[in-house]
Amino acid sequence: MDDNNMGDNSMSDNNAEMWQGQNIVNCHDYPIHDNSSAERAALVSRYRQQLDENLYCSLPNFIRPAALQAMAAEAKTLRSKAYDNRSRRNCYLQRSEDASLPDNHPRNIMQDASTRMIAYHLLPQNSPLKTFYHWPAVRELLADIVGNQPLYDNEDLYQPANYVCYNDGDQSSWHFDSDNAFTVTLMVQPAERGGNFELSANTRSDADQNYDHVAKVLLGEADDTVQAVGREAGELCIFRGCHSLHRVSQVAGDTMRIMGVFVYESAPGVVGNAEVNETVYGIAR
Ligand SMILES: O=C(O)CCC(=O)C(=O)O
Ligand SMILES: [Fe+2]
Repeated sequence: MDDNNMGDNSMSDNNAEMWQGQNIVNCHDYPIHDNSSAERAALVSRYRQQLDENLYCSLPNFIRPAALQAMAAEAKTLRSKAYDNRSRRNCYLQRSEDASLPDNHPRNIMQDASTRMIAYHLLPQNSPLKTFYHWPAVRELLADIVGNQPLYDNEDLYQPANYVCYNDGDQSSWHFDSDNAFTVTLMVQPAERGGNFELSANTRSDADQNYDHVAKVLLGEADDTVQAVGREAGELCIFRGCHSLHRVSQVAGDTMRIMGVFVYESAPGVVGNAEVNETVYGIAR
């Protein structure tokens, strides 16, 4: 080793230091590691209320700049191993139409999506994204905000924490997330242009699929219900994607949009479905 470089303790220095939760999260503004602090309790109640009212909440500057840079660098390094996931799909994430239903039924409104998926098994042991995901303070904060006590890590080989990358021309079409009662994303690097996260809150409920309204959102006839959710680098977003149609508008420019996506469960030992892993990550069954 070059003597001149000795003593440089920065996290970017050959990953010499192990990442720890407290080096990743901006614990100054978000003292989430201290369960007994009044500040933490205030954060929980503020974001819980936002989530209840808007079906999403976002926590700006949640990640320290050095960790964010390391995440962006990691995603760029792994980009060549990503699965290029292109599909024409409906908002229920199905790729085939239903001939028994009319053309204007949401089940038959097909739209194009393309994203680049970096699955969990590609992340190195000292990955900042992985360390963030497994930090109990993060999981416990999310559990308190979404109100599902307690939460558990997902134990699938591919699903727990991913980078989803969007290059020039990529987009995610209107969809509902399946299964999970909430979705957690972290903006690692926004696009130069486009790549806006748009959401039409409460488009359906467990009791009512609300097909007429869903079709209007898909066809651009209910734009007054669509909100653009701002996403700066380092912003953590929690949203109820299962009941609210959402999409990412087309990305333009040379800067890759990099998003961290995390899956938590309300029971221990949950693994993903092989068919889902095949379509999302290109993993052969
Ligand atoms: O990239 C985003 O902002 C949202 C991605 C998304 O729809 C999801 O993770 O379910
Ligand atoms: Fe989604």
